Amino acid sequence: MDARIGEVSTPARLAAPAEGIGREELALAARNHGMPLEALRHEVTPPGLHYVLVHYDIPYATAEGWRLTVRGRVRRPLSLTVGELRERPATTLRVTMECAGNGRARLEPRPVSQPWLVEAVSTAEWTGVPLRLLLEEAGAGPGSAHVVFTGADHGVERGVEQDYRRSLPLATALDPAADVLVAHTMNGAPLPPQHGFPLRLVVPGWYGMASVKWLRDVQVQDSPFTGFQQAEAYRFRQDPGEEGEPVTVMAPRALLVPPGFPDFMSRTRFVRPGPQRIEGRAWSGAAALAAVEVSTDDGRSWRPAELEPGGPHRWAWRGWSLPWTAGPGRHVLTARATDEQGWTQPVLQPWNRGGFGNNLVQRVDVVCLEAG
Ligand SMILES: Nc1nc2c(c(=O)[nH]1)N[C@H]1C(S)=C(S)[C@@H](COP(=O)(O)O)O[C@H]1N2
Ligand SMILES: [Mo]
Repeated sequence: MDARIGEVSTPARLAAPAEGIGREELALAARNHGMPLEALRHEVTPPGLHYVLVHYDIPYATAEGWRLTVRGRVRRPLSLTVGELRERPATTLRVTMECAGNGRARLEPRPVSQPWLVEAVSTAEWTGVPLRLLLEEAGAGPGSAHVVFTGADHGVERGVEQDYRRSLPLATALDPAADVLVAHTMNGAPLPPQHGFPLRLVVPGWYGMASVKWLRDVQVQDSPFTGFQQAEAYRFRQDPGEEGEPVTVMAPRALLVPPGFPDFMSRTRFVRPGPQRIEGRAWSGAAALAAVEVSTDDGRSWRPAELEPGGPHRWAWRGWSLPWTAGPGRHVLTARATDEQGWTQPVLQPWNRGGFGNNLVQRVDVVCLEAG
């Protein structure tokens, strides 16, 4: 179904060595906003501050007349209204979601695309029907190994006209521990248009591209899905010709609540001398979080931060903090997360052509003012 529209669509490319952020990247950055980092103070990101990424247009959708179909290799195809989904038993999950392109604009050379720095992450409480229950109700056929999710948005990407579509292995879709949800509610209210109204998939622990918004169709099939967003986009590649590895779960990352107060243009932080706390949040989709370490000397030495207990929200970020006595002068503050598989954030960029999964440690420039 993916058609080719070659001439009018921009191919993927890397920025030239000294090339600044251009007009096309600016246009994307103005549509797709990140979460202001001071909002890291909130355990659940307040409405409107959750980051947004939309490949094409936000579809104009009304709940009336919306149907979610479940079909393909199933014994009882379903066609459900939003009301029928809302009547089903619901689960609420607190989920930290991060765009796979988070950190892309810090890479050298820079893949030209949505130019995120580190702010494409947020946490919401999603309520909806476990996908597993819908697949069981439809009687997903034995032997079927893949589930394809289609959104109502439509566009062209690198010459390919398409609906936004992604797939998951059937085993993941059916796994009670994977907690995949068809959500109709975000933070206790209907989904806002930009977050997928009236229905979206939520795939906890995975980068955001898996959580298909404006979900209208779920198709069970035997063969792997080879559509654009699965086979061409969202793959780790060093060279354009490679098949590459698929982008899946979120790498570990820690971010700092910006200390003190900012300079308007440079965003350099100013603090007053004396004792204070460095704080932030950290997460990993690959495994549970194990530790966060902090450096106040640009990575020369590291101290373990105090990590908030994991609690019941296994898919959500965790707060961490560390006391610091700031002395006058310039400081570079850094934090790095490690998960229980021993995956630690790198201090050298993990580069790939798409600019995915760049969890290079964050460096925050802080100027501590003189006392008084
Ligand atoms: N239908 C559809 N679903 C989509 C997208 C999209 O463009 N269309 N973008 C994906 C990407 S790349 C991300 S990071 C998340 C962002 O979700 P949010 O905007 O609710 O934060 O949605 C995903 N789901
Ligand atoms: Mo994304």
